Amino acid sequence: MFIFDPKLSTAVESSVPPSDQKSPATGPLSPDLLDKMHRYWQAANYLTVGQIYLQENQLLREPLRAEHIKPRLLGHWGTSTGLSFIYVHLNRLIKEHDLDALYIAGPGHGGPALNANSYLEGTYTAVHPEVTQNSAGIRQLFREFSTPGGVPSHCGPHLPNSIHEGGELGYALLHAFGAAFDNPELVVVCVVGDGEAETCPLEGSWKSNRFLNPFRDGAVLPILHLNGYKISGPTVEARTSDDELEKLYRGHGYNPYFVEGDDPPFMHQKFAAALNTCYQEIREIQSEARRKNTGGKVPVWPMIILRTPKGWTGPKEVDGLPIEGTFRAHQVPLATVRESPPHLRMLESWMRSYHPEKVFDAGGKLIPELQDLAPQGTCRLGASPHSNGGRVLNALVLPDFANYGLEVPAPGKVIAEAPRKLGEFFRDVIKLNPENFRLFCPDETNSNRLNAVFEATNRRSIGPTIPIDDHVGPDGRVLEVLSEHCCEGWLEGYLLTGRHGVFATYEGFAQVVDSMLTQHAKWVEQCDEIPWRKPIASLNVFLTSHCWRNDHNGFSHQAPGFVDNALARRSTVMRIYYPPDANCLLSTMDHALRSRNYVNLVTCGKQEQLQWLNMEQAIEHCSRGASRWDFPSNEGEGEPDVILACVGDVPTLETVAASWLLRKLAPDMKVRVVNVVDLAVLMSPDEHPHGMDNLAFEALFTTSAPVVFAYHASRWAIHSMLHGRSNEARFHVRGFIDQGSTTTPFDMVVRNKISRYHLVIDALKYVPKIRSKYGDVVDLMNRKLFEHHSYIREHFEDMPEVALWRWTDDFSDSTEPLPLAKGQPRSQLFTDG
Ligand SMILES: Cc1ncc(C[n+]2csc(CCOP(=O)(O)OP(=O)(O)O)c2C)c(N)n1
Ligand SMILES: [Mg+2]
Repeated sequence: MFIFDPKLSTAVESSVPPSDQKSPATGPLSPDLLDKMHRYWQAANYLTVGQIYLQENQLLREPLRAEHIKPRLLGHWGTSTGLSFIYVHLNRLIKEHDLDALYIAGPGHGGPALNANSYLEGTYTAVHPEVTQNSAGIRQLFREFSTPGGVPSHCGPHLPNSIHEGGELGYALLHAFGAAFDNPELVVVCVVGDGEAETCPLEGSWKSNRFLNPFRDGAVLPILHLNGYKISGPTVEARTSDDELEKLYRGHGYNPYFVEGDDPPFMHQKFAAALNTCYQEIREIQSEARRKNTGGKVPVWPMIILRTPKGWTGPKEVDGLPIEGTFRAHQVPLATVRESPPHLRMLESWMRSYHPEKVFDAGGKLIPELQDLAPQGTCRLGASPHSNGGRVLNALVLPDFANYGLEVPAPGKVIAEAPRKLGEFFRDVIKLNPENFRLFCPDETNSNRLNAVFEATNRRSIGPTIPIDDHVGPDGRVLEVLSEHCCEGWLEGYLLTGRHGVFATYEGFAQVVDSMLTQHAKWVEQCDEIPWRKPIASLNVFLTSHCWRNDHNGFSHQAPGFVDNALARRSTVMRIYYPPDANCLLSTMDHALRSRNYVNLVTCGKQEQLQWLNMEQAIEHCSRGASRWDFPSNEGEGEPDVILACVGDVPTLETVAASWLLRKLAPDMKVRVVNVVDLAVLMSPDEHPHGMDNLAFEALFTTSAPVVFAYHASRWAIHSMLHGRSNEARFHVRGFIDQGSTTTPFDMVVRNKISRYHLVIDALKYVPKIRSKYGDVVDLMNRKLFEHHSYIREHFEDMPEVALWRWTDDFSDSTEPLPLAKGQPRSQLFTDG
């Protein structure tokens, strides 16, 4: 067999020892401690293999027979020994230094290793009392792994020593840094698989060290685990020479320590020595920073590059094919043990090589001298309060959001940029919560009109600043990095360890992290079913610079689809809000910051828009989730002829303008306008806890009136939510149909056929008795659409009757510029993004 030699950077015969096996293993561990740690590791490895294979005969007290083997063999062996090796060593460091540590297993598919270690330290039993510390408990541990009704094969919320599933690879380091922010005593040890290291989010995570302030944050110790392979191919970094890796990671600002080999005693000593050195360096960096509060200098944090064989200590060869040290060790190295007696014997001797009889006593309990290796109490990785963030969660001190309200004297008469006031609210949330609230943003805080936050804080950067920088410093509470992955991942790590935050992003690029949102939502969904997982602060995503008003940027920025993926997540977790104006945005965000265990998507534009509700009305409207707006409705007593419904700020503008046009041009048409802030109210209560029952729904939408529905995003979502409501075919939804360009604001709604003119035509179309009378109005609307088409091509801006439109009670056209709302700040902007 050949292996890759990182020194020679080429393949060599494996008979050439990769390490100095022949000399005695010396290092920081005493022979006694080394022996015990090795046996502890063997116990973990035994439990790992047992989980994958056994349903009976858990301690091999009798010869292994086919019926002891699970019918479906599910689990990942290859990564597990490495994960356990690191865990055992971390336990030693924790014990020696009374360390506050967190362990993040990037290769979270090594779930059985984390289960095993949590079991050995007693924390698994604490939360899964059926898995007792004896032979029956081990049997249960094995039987519930990867089986129906049991625990999944990956790390997950069921594991008290994990905040990270690792199912979707790429986010380990981001979660680690998120956990370390504002946790000055915490050391987060983060294992990164060499396959995971190939992912773009992981590769983009190394720069996190530029945002970690040793003065006030904890430390992250990355351990890059080069076991050579991913599922079946070699990994880039495993086939990179040590010399090149050293340069690469030095370039990223780390000081790499290499630990390489496969001979356990040597590896124990080498790894223990590396861990000691790294720990010492971490503490030196921190104490220097804390003595001098050194900003402007990025410390060179240590890291470990660990080369071990994949499936280390497992079967060397099966049916003539090498297993240990190859990709074949990734999952289940012996796949046909039930059917093949030779394989069964190989499994038995593999398991017996860990000497279960020497590490577990007659009753199946870990022997006391090995129990002593695990840390005590909350120092155990599975008992760390940081890994069950809800336990250390303190509610935010929130100022009264109503104090930040805009003065809106009457609906639709003044304009404002909705997020400005939100920025002032966030500014004071930052002031009042200097240690547990952060704003994460891909360099758009200014562009998103949230820049009032810079009256209270800076953009975080540990690196040098120069005088022309604007609000950049090592203490900043705003984390601006041009990576949606980093923003989302850091925020997740921050939330999972019991803090609060908001991710503010362009709507169009939120889809970069669609999948991360999915994974986080799945985590929270599972937590809802685990009583000992205390609720954490919700993941709040503020989506602005949205599709309808990215007219200055163009088609690439016009993509409202983030919500579509979110809608596929469980309704216990997903909350989707479209506040139509500044005051509704404040009310919604206040609610989001108080909520727990949700993912809140809040979408509202940043451009100057007409404002509709004063604060009192906004609070009432948002608490209902949807309501009839009186000012643009004229139904009087009795049923309306048509209902104009809207979701989202721009659809709301078009809808209200359409109702105004109808009042002006077709005054005997009875119109009701319904605005929806909380999308889920449209669903049935069976589908979503916010769903309106039929009584409430029909009070708003009647049972028979046609509904012209203008929606912010893709219309299929609304149609699917309305399924089953009375007379479902009367709902006619218009939404974003992927039309756009760099054009005028109104042209965006025209191109997507959701403009006021389209809505008026629809309203008349679906009320035949009125339509016959107002054929000329339909013609007029079509003419307006043509006029618009020519006007913008000639003048490069919207027609005055559209651009200057406001709500007038006498339906007269306005020609004056729209006034700014009182209280609307207008700070200088350097970029619109
Ligand atoms: C984003 C993503 N893509 C693909 C996979 C499928 N997958 C599961 S494990 C694995 C290999 C992981 O290799 P590595 O990170 O080296 O972990 P190891 O098992 O070798 O420790 C892959 C590709 C995944 N889980 N996540
Ligand atoms: Mg690997």
